[in-house]
Amino acid sequence: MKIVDAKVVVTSPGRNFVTLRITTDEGITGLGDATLNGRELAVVSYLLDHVVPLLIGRDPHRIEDTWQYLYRGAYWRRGPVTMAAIAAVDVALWDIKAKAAGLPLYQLLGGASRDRVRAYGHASGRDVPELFDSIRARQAEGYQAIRVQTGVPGLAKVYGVHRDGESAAEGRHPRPVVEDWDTAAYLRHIPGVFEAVRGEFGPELPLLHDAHHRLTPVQAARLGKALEPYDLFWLEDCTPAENQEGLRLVRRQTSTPLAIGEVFNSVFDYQTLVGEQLIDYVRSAVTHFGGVTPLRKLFDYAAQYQIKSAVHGPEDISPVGMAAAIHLDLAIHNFGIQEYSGHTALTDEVFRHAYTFTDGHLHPGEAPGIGVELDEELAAAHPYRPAYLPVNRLADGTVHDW
Ligand code: CS2
Ligand code: MG
Repeated sequence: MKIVDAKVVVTSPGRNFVTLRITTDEGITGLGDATLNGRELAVVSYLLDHVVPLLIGRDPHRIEDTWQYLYRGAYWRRGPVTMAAIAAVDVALWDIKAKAAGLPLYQLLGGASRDRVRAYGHASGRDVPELFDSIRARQAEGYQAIRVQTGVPGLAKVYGVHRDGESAAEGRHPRPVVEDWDTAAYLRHIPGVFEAVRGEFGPELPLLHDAHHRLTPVQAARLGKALEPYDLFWLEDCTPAENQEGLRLVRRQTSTPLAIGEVFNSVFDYQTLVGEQLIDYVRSAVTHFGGVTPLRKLFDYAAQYQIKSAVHGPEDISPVGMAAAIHLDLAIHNFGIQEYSGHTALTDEVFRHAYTFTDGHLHPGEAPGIGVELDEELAAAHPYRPAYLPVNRLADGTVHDW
C-alpha cells in the first residue's frame, strides 16, 4: 500500500478545526486532528509546506518509522506546532491501518481493558447559584464527574466561566480579549466555593478544578491544602510546570491529587513530574503530543509510577482527536478519566463519529479505524476565521498566565 495524496481541511463549524486526510493507492483514507487553538494556520503550513511532500509514496503501514522520520528528520524537535502536525499524520496512519484490518483502532492497541470510558464535564457559574444550576445540568446530561469553575468577586471575566449551553468562548475571538486576574482574590474565594458545592451535592460526587497555570508553587501548595477537606478528584495545572521541580514544593505540602500536562508535547516535559511521582494524572492530548504512538508510550511510562491518564478533551480538540483518545482510553490499563465537553451539533455533522456518550461514559464504537467521517462539502461551507485565545492581565496591567 502507498500514500498517494494528503490534504489539509480547515473548517470552522463554530470554531476552527484543522484536519489531515491521507489517501492510499488502495482507496483507504485516514484522518488526523491537527488543531492548535489560536495558532491553527501555523500547523497548516507545517503540514502542507514541509510534511505532505514527504508522505507521498510512503508505506502507510510503517507508522513508527514515519513518526521517527518526521520527528528526528525535522532536526528542530518538539514544540506544539511540530507535534500537532506529526500527531495528525500518526492518527491518520493508525486510522488507515485499522480500516485495512477491518477493526476499530482499540483492537490494534491491545483490545478493551474496560467496558466503557468514564468522562468528566465542565460546570461553571459567575456565582454559586449559577454554578449549582450548571452542576445540575451536567448531572442531568449523565456526567458522573464534574469540573467546577466560578467567577471571582471583583473580576469581570475569569477562565472557564461562561453561560451554560454556550460553547466555550475561548479561541473564537478575532483578537485576543483581555481578561483580568487577581490571585489573592481567587485564593480567598475558591475554598468557600467547594465548601458550598460539597454542602449542596454531598461528599461523593467527583469534583475537579483547573487553576489554569496561574499560581506560584507556594500559592498552589496553599490552595491544595485549603481544598483537602473537600476531597477533590484533582487540582489541575496548579502552577506553570515548565519548571517541573516546582511541583516538589506543592507535593510536599498537600495530598490533593494533581493533574498536569495539557500544554506538554513531549515525554521530556514529564521526566521529573513522573519520575518523582509529583503528579497523579498526565493530561496530554493525542493531538498535541504527537499522536497515538507517543501518547501510548507516555501512559506506559506513567504506569510504572502509578500515574493515570486523563486526556485533554475540551471543545477545541476535534472529534477526530477525541475519537483517537477514546480508543486509547479503552485499551490502556492505567486509564484515569477522559475530559469531554462535547461539540456543537454542526461540528458533529461535519465530523460524523462512531463514539457515543451515555450515562457519563464514552465508547469509541466498533467502526473500523477511529470511526470518524469528514464531510468535506459541509466543512467547506464553514471556512476558517482568525481566532485567538484570551490574554490575562493583572490590575496593574502586567500580563499573567491565562
Ligand atoms: C482547559 C482547556 O479543558 C481544560 O482543561 O485547560 O479548555 C484550555 O483552556 C483550552 O484547551 C485552550 O485552548
Ligand atoms: Mg486545563
